[in-house]
Amino acid sequence: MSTYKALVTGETRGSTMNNHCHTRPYSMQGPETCPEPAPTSSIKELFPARELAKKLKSPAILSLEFLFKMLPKILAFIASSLTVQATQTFQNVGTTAGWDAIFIDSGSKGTVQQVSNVVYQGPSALKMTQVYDSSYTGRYHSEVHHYNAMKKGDTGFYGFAFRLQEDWQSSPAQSYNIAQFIADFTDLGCSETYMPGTMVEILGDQLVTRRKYGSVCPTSSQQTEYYNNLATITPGVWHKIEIQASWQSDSSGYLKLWLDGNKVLERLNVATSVTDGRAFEFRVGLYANGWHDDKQNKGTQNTRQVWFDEVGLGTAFADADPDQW
Ligand SMILES: [Ca+2]
Repeated sequence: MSTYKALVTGETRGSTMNNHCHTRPYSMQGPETCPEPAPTSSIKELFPARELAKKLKSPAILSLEFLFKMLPKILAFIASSLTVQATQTFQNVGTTAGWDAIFIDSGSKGTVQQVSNVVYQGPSALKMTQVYDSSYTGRYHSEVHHYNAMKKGDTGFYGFAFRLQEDWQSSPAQSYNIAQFIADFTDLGCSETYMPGTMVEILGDQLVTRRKYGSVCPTSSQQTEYYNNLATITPGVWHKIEIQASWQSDSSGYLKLWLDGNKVLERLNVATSVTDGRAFEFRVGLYANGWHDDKQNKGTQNTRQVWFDEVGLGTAFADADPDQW
């Protein structure tokens, strides 16, 4: 304990200084009368407790010192645990390249084109066309597909920009699908094949979506709830769609949809997935489902065109907002 006493009282340096200087505040000391303090003692004077702890090797004090050194890393770890890191899992800037598939029904006159004259952003966008043909009994898809976009249990954001042709005929109202989550259930052995879950449709001049839940087979156990009249869609103008969903087959899921940045749907504590947990594709494009399902084109406009651009998927809103990535 002799060392401890010496450090605390400063007796070890006293021998180099006269009594006059030693008793005055340091700031009042003049260089012509008082010697400089011994340089080797300066650290010990500033941190006497720290030096003392080292000399005593007190486990408690050394543990505190260790914690102090680790504090920045501990705080950084806590911060990273609390912050959701944005991760974009897919993007397409309006090109025919980069998709898992481009799908046009055989026998239809549909097309999928990469164009540069009508775009939302950047040098290109996708232009989807379908043509009604009364002698054709098949479906009318002009879509691009991204596989493994989501599965039951996932939470994610899904977005894109789209534009209907300027003279889009909205009356009489008929359904034109522009995006869908879909999977192939043929292997289950009931009559189901490709079954869409959530879809995004244009019905008349209104935006529509839906949630699908229940068991896929038998098909009579499938449950569907539609959300009509979410917002008015203006032809010839680019719009943005963004979906956020927690895909759950029990009532712990949710489905939200924004049009042009405005939330137009929020359904909380609902089932948003069928019970089967397989991965679904995300498709955007023109699927003139009304022509097939209604077995007619109710209007007189037989050629329909929709443009798509800036398709993004991810874990945060910005990952799927065409204006933020
Ligand atoms: Ca683009």
